[in-house]
Amino acid sequence: MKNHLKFSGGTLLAIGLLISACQGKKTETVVNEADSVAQDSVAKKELPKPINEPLVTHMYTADPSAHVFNGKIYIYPSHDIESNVPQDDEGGHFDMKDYHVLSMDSIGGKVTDHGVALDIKDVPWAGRQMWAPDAAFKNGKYYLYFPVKDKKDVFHIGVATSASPTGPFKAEPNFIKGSYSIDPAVFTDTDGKSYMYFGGIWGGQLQRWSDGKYDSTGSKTDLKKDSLPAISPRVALMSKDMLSFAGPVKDVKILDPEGKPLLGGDHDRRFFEASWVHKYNGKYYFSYSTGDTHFIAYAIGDSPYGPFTYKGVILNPVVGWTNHHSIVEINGKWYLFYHDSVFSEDKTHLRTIKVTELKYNPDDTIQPIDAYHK
Ligand code: FUB
Repeated sequence: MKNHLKFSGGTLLAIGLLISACQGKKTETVVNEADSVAQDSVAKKELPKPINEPLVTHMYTADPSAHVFNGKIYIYPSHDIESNVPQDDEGGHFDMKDYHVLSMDSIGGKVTDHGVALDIKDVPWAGRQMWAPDAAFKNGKYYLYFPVKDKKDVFHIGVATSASPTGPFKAEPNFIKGSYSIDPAVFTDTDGKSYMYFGGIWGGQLQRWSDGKYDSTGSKTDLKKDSLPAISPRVALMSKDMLSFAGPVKDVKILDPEGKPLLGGDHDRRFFEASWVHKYNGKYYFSYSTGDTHFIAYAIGDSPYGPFTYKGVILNPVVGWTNHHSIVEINGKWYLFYHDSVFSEDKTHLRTIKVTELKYNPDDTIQPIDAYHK
């Protein structure tokens, strides 16, 4: 991958931070414009003008899972890096090796990077590629959920715990039994029960899993069967200690407005990756990326298990191939956290996270967002 960045002068500080991060030191840093990884970059490509600036630019971040814990905003993103793994069809160039936690007191306020919260070398079963994480709080403990390939190159979902929302997190010795694929999102309902949603097709390997068994050829759930129901994301009830599944892994059904399952060929609406669930006015909103058509779409249901009925688009395609988000209520307003690749001039694997307000219509549908000025 050609590197368009040219480092000098003020960027050295950012490089220092990145080196600390790579060495696994947990340093807390209030970050600002001067720390930018790309402030000395050469002339930018012609890209659409974003409505929001990145939350941080001292490192690349993606897949932001935002939560409010004890009145403070915490963001659990992927930490994108340039590791020079060549681009391939399975996303080998998304070769992330650790997680940082970011925090803010309020939207628009200063952002603190709390340093390395979990490093791949401290996950006994991990092979490569730490992808989109999520976090949860229960029983006085914080839980970091993360997908990573095992040593045989099969994605599973791990869990790590900490007494602090910013870590450091200690990984459990093995991945969550029965977990597979990518993009965990943990939703805790008002009755205290927690559920993990997960899965991602293509590089996320969901198409290789059928009846809980792995088939490396993926032949049982061929992506090309356009006239059959699309591959479903998965959901499982979490155990009380949040370290395992307490029930079977179930398919999350996404239906069209006529009550029929969305089909594999319906690329504009069918699930690809990046599950998220939030509750609004007593209804469950399941949102996700449509992958190769690049929308964040959503569907509404009456139960955390679904079925969910497709309602529309939350976020139009962003610069960069991937689209991934979270939705959270903060002081009575709702926000969409998302990412794009404008800052790296459209390098798909070098993204920055952003936030924007999300608004509902009077009928509880969501107003679609375009991340760029017209
Ligand atoms: O960040 C790696 C992968 O890209 C995520 O797991 C997907 O959701 C996509 O954003």
